[in-house]
Amino acid sequence: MSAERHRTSKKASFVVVANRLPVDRVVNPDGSVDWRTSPGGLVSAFEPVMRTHRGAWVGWPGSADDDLEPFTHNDLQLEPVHLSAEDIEFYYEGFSNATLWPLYHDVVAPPTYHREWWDRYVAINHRFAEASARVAAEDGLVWVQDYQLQLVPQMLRQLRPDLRIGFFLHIPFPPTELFQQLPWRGQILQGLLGADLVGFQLPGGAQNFVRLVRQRFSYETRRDRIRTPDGRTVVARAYPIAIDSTGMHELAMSDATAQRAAEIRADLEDPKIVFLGVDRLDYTKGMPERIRAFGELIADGTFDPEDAVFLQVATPSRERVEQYRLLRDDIDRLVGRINGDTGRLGRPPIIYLHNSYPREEMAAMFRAADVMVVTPLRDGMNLVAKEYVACREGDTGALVLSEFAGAAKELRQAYLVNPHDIDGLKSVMATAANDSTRNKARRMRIMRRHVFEHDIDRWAESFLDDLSRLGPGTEA
Ligand code: GDG
Repeated sequence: MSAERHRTSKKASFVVVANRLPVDRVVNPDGSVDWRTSPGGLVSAFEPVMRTHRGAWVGWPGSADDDLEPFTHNDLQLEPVHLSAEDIEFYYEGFSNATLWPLYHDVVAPPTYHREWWDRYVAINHRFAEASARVAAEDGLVWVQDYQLQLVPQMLRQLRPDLRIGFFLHIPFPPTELFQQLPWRGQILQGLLGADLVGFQLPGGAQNFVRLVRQRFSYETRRDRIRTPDGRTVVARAYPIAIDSTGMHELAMSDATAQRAAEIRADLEDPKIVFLGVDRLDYTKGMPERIRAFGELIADGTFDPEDAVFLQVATPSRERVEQYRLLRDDIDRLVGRINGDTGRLGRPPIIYLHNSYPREEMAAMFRAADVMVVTPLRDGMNLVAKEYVACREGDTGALVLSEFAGAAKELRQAYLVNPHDIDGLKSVMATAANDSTRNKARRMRIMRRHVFEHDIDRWAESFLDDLSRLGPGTEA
């Protein structure tokens, strides 16, 4: 991939601000530089949005101490924010991923509270706010993303009161009782209140936010509207995120993908049933639960290891955070034990790949799988569930989906499951695999319609239309 450098930033009337730039800078062993799509749901979702809305993207280029000038990549103006190794440790791995991430995901792992992490979170949010203030054109629109940057809306408003500011949270916003644990709860709420429009994945998140603001600050609220003491109206609303359904579908239906999907099945020795899991390796995703359930289904004879295979892709993620290292070891052990107990030479029931793959390969896996198993303990949305639906040929395939993924609110025809209930999980996985073609097709048809009608363009338009009606001094 090529990138063109320019020393001074052009002003942009549309600016996206996210922790990561959409591409990471990778230095090859020969010293040459490549740009690789950065991992995770936010970038997957936003790439197509930025193809429609040209503008600037402010973010960190993915490695420590990279002092990059602004540059252009695929027609997108990229504004790198520098982070030192210690910034990454305190602001990103620490406060963002060991404090906020577990707290916002129903404390499925215990959150750690450190004052020096918080201080750095404040400092880095300032850095992002200043970078955004520099690049945004007069009266421009700035869309701040996700839990790493919750103070940016307020900081940016102080620097640039002319801007319209939107914020979208990609992860769940927790119930009020959990949020109250946070020693800096008041500051986070005030940070978010700097936006004109605060978007959440689900209505419950928006309601939690409005309730907290009312309780803590006694601000006047009416349904999704908050009146701040400085006379502004802040709107908190749900915008369930979506995917580029048509793009994914076209990729999955190409001849090359069809051929690759057939090769994948052949490499798996053409089993009758292929189960698939695709996740960032994260303790919120419920991987051990589904692997355990599959292991028991093999051990108790519900599935014959000659007939059924579980393909699990775990994309490396946050590898320096303690909880993630522990999880990786747990999964290694679990997969090893099940394969050791139940496999035969050349035919382990679980194929576990700790790696990341190009989009084309992901599409081929989705196409090759009979049953997609998505079992997070808590997830803002879960794009993988929607991608699987978009990648199917006709109305084939079956989706097992956790009730605790945001996607379950839309994909009601999935085989819904409580992932904490291993017996329930086993039974739903078996039902999904053995259900009649007619039942599967009926479920898939309804989900497909939903995924194609509610695509990422529609999602971005609805947020941006609402935001453009709000803004400085307006009452919308
Ligand atoms: C956060 C929220 C919310 C995964 N492995 C590879 C790969 N992926 C892609 C998937 C999908 C994306 O990464 C993961 O998105 P998810 O939504 O499943 O999960 P998070 O990363 O946790 O995303 C989540 C999302 O933000 C958006 O708001 O839905 O709830 O947690 O697109 O396909 N892509 C490629 N190679 C891989 O190996 N190319």
